[in-house]
Amino acid sequence: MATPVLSVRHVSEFAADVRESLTKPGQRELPSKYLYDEVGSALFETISVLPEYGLTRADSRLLRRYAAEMVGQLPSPVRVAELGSGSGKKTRWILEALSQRQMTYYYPIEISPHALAACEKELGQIDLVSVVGYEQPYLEGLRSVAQGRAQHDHLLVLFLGSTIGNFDRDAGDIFLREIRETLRPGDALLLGTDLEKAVELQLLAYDDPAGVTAAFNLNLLARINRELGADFDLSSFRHEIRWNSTDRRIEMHLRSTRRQSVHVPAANLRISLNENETIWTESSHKYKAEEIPALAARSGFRCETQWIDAEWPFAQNLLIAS
Ligand code: AVI
Repeated sequence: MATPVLSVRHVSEFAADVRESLTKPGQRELPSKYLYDEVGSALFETISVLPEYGLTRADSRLLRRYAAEMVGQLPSPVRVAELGSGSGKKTRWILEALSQRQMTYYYPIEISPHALAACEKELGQIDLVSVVGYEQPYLEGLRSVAQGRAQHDHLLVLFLGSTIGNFDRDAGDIFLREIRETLRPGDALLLGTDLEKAVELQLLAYDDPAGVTAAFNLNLLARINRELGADFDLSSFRHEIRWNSTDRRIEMHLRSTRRQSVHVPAANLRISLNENETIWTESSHKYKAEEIPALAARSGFRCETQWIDAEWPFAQNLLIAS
């Protein structure tokens, strides 16, 4: 009977987070981690192949081109843990390169069971690669992996796709420090960071003409309707993207097109939204390549090497725990 208990806990956590963020004084918010239910994860997979969203292709291109070089800079033997593996497609290059020199243990850490299953299927077939998934939040999963390794095993943590950009900058620093605390000197973190580029390109990447990102954003309200019994009228919200030049981030909002009230029974919540009021659903911070070494140093790493994509400014940064 473990499953129902767990799902009740998840529902009440979700309900509490929705209640707290929607009633925040000033700007209403919703936590971006809830964008990724089964529908949201499928929509994100589609976003990642849109012509306007170059981020995932740049991330994969760098891994494909430089996997051998990256692996050549790692300590040995090394086990691989990935935070938020998604379907794991782009990790193949690193695992294939590593498996040329050693039996490779790969631990995807992912809260979406669907993505985790897809990842295990995709990567479990590579020769000399053993895959053990952890359906846990990032740090919990990483601690389990770190505690389970032998004294002589190093760890390579993959945090790809510029997911670090979805944290506020201070929270990102704290998160990297928490990763560092699970590691030993000489362990590695491969960190993907999307770099600043022309504002029009950045806006289009998050407001594609086919409306996939709009559907991804609106699905958050649909998910609250499905899982918490809410009555959000999706046709009365509009997807909105802003470039915040002070904080150098894309902000994703949902704008209420009319005055309306919403009931979220499982969160014991009723709110009234004004016409044009927005709910802030996600931030995607963008970086300058030159700021990464300082970011690494603040968190107890040194930035060993950066690989930058020529087509879509994006950096893979190899950080070594000092
Ligand atoms: C997962 N994350 C890095 C994506 C991003 O670009 O911030 C999520 C996303 N949101 C809208 N499009 C993609």
